[in-house]
Amino acid sequence: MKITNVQTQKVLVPLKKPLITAIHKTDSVGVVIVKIETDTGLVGENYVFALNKDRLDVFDAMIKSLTQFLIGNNPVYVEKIWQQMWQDCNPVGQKGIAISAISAIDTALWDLIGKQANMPLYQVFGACRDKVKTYASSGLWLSSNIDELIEEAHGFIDQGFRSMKLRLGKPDLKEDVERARALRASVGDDIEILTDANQSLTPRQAIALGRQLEDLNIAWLEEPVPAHDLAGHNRVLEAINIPVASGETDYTRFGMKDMLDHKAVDILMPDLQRIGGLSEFRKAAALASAYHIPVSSHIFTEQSLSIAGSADNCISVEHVDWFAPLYQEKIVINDGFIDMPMGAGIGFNFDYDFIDQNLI
Ligand code: SMN
Ligand code: MG
Repeated sequence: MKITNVQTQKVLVPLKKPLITAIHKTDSVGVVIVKIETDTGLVGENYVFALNKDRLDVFDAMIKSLTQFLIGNNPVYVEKIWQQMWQDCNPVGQKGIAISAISAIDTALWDLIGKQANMPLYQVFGACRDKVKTYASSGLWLSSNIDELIEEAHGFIDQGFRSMKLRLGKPDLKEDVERARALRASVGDDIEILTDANQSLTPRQAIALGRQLEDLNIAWLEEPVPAHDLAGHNRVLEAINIPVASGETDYTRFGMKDMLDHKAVDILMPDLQRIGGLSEFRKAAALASAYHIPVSSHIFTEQSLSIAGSADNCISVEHVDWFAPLYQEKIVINDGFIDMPMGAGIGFNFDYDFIDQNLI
């Protein structure tokens, strides 16, 4: 199999409701679709995204700058291609947009490898489980009042979720506590509640808040403090009786190693686009397992399932519905779990009717 062409398209996907956290605010996600074409007719598909349409051209240009490492080559050389892209990006910096572009290509190459093997990727990687725990994350935003939070939470339960993530970071921490208390009282003790402060707190504030949430059986507190304050993460982790999760904002196995060495997390949350694609996610999961730290994937629900099905230490995937319109196949939640997709490759194939209607 030889790669003959790489195509990109820019798409704007409207969200069902605006997404508002302590540091994000948008009503759409901008996506660069990547299609890697081969002489077999098989096409590897993936995307990278931004929270709106700003900067999609930058992602697009970076992806195009890397296609020189693809054309004429066999996708099974994904590891060699990854290393070549990584070396080539050294002068511009091996984080940020460069890694997002590498990620876009790497995961599309794996999609091709799975399609050629005619196997779902979690089985190509070495299967560990056929279904994985998930949690609802397309809601419980800072913008919802308590009544709206409760309505959304019961909507999630009706959809089959048994776990959900509440955003923290109200200007007055008392409000965060009140919201969490109301949510726990309404959903009862059998539903798992996770929290995400999106880097909005100081270590001292996070510790004060964490202590007030301890009796609510909160399964984790995510990004309590600025992502790069690893010592601050560790201060919080040592001081509160709630596990600390983080990792979505850093890049590659090297960023993850820093977090692990600083004992910054109880749960590591790599983000497929920032980690460097499925190749690098597998390495990050293996690295975390050497520290006895579990991983949980950040957004990218469809593509991250192959990691969840194959990495022994993957405990859950975050469920967001933002990208569902891009795909023909839909994720189904069953009693809090998602079954592994059984289609070849990633197991989710683009819906080109939707894509063609939403091009920008
Ligand atoms: C998050 C990430 C990206 C956009 C919005 C919210 C959040 C999460 O940190 O973990 O879901
Ligand atoms: Mg988060």
